[in-house]
Parts: sequence; structure tokens; C-alpha cells
Amino acid sequence: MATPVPTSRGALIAIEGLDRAGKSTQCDLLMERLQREGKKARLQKFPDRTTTIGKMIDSYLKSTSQLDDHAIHLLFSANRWELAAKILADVNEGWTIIMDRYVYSGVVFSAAKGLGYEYCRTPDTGLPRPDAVIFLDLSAADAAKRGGFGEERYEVPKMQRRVREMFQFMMEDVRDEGDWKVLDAGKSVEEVQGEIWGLVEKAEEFAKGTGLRSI
Ligand code: DGP
Ligand code: NA
Ligand code: NA
Repeated sequence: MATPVPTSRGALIAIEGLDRAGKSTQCDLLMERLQREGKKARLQKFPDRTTTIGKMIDSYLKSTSQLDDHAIHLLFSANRWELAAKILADVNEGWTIIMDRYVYSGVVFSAAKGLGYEYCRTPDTGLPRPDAVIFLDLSAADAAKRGGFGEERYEVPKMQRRVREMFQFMMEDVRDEGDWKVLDAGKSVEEVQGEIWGLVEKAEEFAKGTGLRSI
């Protein structure tokens, strides 16, 4: 996706992590603070379950429908593509967009199920590249302390262990593709929020001087 270099765009930031790492809580706190400080910022959750494609993903995650692994993989990617033009336009108009999950979840959850890593990356090629990726990491021990999982399809220990390994593999692989930061999600909510805030400010500073790139 070729984009003109804008004079003052917003930052595109992805927050990634395992289920139960506290992504949604952290994203909500972050949005509150961005708004308090009067910044133009919005949250984009992935999957976005409100679209037609998103509703298919939702029913798959709730196990009310079954789908071939490739088919659901492509739907998750299609869900990002259907929102890409709006993300691009908003960032270039000066909005900072916080994404609760993005292409990295897209790759690692499907690869954890056994689809090929390179295959998994292909459909997302060309999507807007985040200025910063913040990965909320949770050790197996800290994960166990947080109690039971929810009821959705992937929220089982064996899957989450594989997902964590795949995230670690992918972070190495895409090291040069963006500004990756791993945060220990086992720390207190306030501590993690403070660290996220520092990274967001840094990403906004970085965004001022560069055009948005693509994956
Ligand atoms: P959440 O709404 O953040 O709890 O995410 C729903 C679940 O779907 C969660 O277990 C992570 C998984 N997930 C998120 N994005 C993708 C994706 O692009 N592909 C696959 N296979 N799984 C995903
Ligand atoms: Na979840
Ligand atoms: Na979440």
C-alpha cells in the first residue's frame, strides 16, 4: 500500500499477547489516558466482531460454527483488510490508533494449530505496519495464578503454550520490521500501564517524522 508522507500523522500501535495477559484492561486504561490528555486517539479491536466477516469469526470462536483452519485464517485476515483503508485514512489525518491484537495474533494462533508459518503470513502482506508492537508476555506460572480461561475455542492451556512459543519465534523473525517491545504482564496493572504509556509517547514521536509503511 503506497502512501504519501503526511506532515503530522498519528501513530499505529499494536498491543499483542496471550489470552488473559490483560490486553483489554490495558487498552481501556490507555484510551482513557489518551482522551484525558486531549489526544486524537481511537481503539481498533481485532477481530472486529461487528462486521459480516467478524460475525462469522465470532461464531467460530464460540464454537457455534466449524470451519476449516485455512478458511478461518483467511477470514481473520479479511477482517483486517476490510478495515485497513479506514485505519490508513485515520492515521494520516492525525489519529493515533491502538489495535487490540493485529497480524501477529493472526499468524501465531493459526501457526500454533499447525498451519505453515510462511503460509500464515502471506494474506496479511501489504497491510499497514504498526510503528510499535507491544507484546504483553505472561509466564506459564503467572498465567496459572490468574485462574481459569474463558470459554472460547483457543482458551485452553495447550493452545496457549504453543501460541506463546510461536509469538517468541515470530518476534525474532520480524525484529527488523517494527519496534517490538516485550512487557512482563505479570507485573501490576499500574506498572504495565506506565510502561505502555512510555512506549506510546515514543511511537507518537517516531510517527511525526515518517510515513506509514506496510507489512
Ligand atoms: P479476543 O477477542 O482478543 O479475545 O480474541 C479472540 C481469540 O481469537 C483469541 O483467542 C485470539 C484469537 N485470534 C485473534 N486474532 C486472530 C487471528 O487473526 N487468527 C487466529 N487464528 N486467531 C486469532
Ligand atoms: Na480471548
Ligand atoms: Na482481549
